[in-house]
Amino acid sequence: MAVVLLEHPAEHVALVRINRPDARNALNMEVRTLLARYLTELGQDNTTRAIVITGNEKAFAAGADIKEMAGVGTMQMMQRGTHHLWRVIAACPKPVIAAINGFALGGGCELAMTCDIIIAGENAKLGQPEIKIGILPGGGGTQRLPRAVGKYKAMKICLSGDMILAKEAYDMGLVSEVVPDAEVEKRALELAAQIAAYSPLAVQQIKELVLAGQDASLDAALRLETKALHILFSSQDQKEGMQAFIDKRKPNFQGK
Ligand code: CO8
Repeated sequence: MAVVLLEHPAEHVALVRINRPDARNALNMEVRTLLARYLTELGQDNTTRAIVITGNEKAFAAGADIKEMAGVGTMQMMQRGTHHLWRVIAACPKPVIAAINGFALGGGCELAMTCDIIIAGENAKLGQPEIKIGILPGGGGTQRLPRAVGKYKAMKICLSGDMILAKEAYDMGLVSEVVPDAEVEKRALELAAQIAAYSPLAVQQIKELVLAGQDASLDAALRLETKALHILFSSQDQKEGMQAFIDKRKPNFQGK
């Protein structure tokens, strides 16, 4: 069976499932390549409005595949170009929800952090254990983690290599919502369907603004926000959304 499965569980919603149960869903080159390919295709596909990435009950992903990396040198690491594949995943313009059960470690935690919303089961364990094997979190961990939880918590996670439970991750702002383990996928799909029913134009503008604004000055980011708001007023979805409110009916957003 394929190491990454693509499913379409509901209208406008795609589910990307990492499927290497015997390796705790470790991210080998094949998994990374497929993730990048699916996220690219779904990002361009007009019928897809929200994406969920998940694993299985034991692991979202236990990090990069250590067995595949152990013997390689610098040039091979560069030639593999995994950082390009990672950028492709992070560049997906559609909202992406990580649905985590079990371990989200190393590259697995970093994959979750490239997503926009993280739903975790109460027994999920997150962490950046790379320090224990003589490397560092190279998929965004040293940068996205402090932006999410602040310097002191990020330093402790990256330097100790210790795992944290979902509740603690939630309290520090690394997880959006904690639910019972059995409900992780259901809740993520429910949220994806909710978002998919909104105007995809507005949804994508919000994602772009939140991400771009994190790296800009407040003044520049607020100006971007104003422009994006003004642009949406030339969409049919804005007219439909406001008219539906006035008519006391459900809006039907077409992404136009
Ligand atoms: N790589 C390769 N194989 C793995 C990995 C992994 N990361 N994690 C687990 N496996 C394999 C085990 O080797 C084992 O295989 P086998 O049955 O053949 O012995 C199988 O999965 C089951 O694992 P365990 O028996 O260890 O299962 P447990 O439930 O006892 O423990 C753990 C699960 C805690 C997840 C444990 O397996 C573990 O600690 N794994 C390693 C976690 C880790 O160190 N992750 C960081 C990896 S480095 C990294 O992610 C760098 C990121 C750089 C990203 C760059 C992107 C551009």
